[in-house]
Amino acid sequence: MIYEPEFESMPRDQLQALQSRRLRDLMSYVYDRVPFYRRKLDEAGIRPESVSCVRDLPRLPLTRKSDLRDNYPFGLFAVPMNQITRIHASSGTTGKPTVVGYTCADIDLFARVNARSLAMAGAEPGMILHNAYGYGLFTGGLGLHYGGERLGMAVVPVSGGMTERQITLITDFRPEVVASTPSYALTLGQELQRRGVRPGEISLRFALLGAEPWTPAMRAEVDACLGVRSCNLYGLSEIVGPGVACECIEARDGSHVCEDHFLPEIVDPATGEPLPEGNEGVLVITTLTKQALPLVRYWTGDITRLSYEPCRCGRTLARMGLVKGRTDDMLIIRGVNVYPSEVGMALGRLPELSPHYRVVVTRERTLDEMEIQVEVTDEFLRIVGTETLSEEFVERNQLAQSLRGRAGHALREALGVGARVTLATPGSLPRSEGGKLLRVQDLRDLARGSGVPAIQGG
Ligand code: DLL
Repeated sequence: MIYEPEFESMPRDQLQALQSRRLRDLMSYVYDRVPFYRRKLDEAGIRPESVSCVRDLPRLPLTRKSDLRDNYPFGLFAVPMNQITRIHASSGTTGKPTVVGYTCADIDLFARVNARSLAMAGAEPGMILHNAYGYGLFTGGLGLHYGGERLGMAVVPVSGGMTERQITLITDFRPEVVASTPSYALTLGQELQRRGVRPGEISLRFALLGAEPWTPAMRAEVDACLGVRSCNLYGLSEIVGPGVACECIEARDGSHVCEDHFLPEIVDPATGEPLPEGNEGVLVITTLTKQALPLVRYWTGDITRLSYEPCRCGRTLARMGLVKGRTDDMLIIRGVNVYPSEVGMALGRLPELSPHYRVVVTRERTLDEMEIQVEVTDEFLRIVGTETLSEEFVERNQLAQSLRGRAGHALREALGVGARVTLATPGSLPRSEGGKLLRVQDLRDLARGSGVPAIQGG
């Protein structure tokens, strides 16, 4: 079912005309209302009325996450605070979250694009949605919630965690649709398996999975253990939250971008220059209809591709491939955004630790595991009376154990997600050889098989 066929299946020339019209309105809107954009456009010598169509986009300056951070919390809002009806935030880079605001009309848009996404993924009015995305400042829970209600579904606002209870609700309420992160969908599937419940015995048929990178192999596993045909759901708080793009159940071959509201481009990660269709690069999005926080050419940092090939579902909206990674070094651990620099900040509070650390991320079937290897100081080594640190030594030595415990605690406090700490001998971790030091070893192999726009697995 296509929720808004008049937009989702609009002939592309008409869609482009609509985008151009909306882009023109956006330029005068931000110039008149957001001092940041007025200054940026003035500096670039661009008069808002000189922007007449989507082909003018590459001339416009990019907006970055740092611009949001520099204007924390509400500096980029284009409406007075008394017109803001909702504030969300995503976990931050330097301790401060990225804050986003919505007017009533923005909330309406948020509901519509999520209703679209649900319909793309197979949901229909009258079905039950088991919504296991986190409720709260995170946009996932409320985004799918409003989308489900808008589509005419019965939404179960279960949020994340408490897996036992989730299984009971899935068994008893018999929802057809589940929404969660892909890793949590696997946890649910494995818990069902553990209880000996076969996929055929539960009612689930469709799943909208996103908010973190995943792979075709994970898809195959989720589909098998939950008995669903799962679709990829993409979004980010700055643009609206979930609902920016979603795969259609018919093709599952790239996620349809709600292009009448979010205008996508792919640019070169190094130069910011637009790349031809099909090339892999950074996704840049311009919001065409948002009121509270309109963004011109927002650098998402996500690496992907776009395809404008017609899709067999009948939608004409461009499709984006799986997100292969990010240009910055942000890690997403179990759905929580973690910056390696935050790890360094947290460890830096313990005087017994050196500034030399390494982050190793693995995925044990379902869940991301993060190990932080950090060198202790020579002084600490002297105090505990050894020349090298081994696991065995740490297990036996009270001071070392206590240090490891405090480091783990500091990391959990700072990052919002737990990590295993390994204390290392001074000098044992890699040092920079002149270039940038690669502190992160991401062994999850998320890029494998993320050919674009297709992802395999059904
Ligand atoms: O994760 C919004 C969302 C909620 C999307 C529920 C989908 C479902 P943020 O917390 O701001 O917003 O994180 C945004 O997460 O820039 C990507 O790097 C990553 N991300 C989101 N969806 C996907 C996906 C929400 N389907 C950041 N695949 C984005 C890979 C994703 N990465």
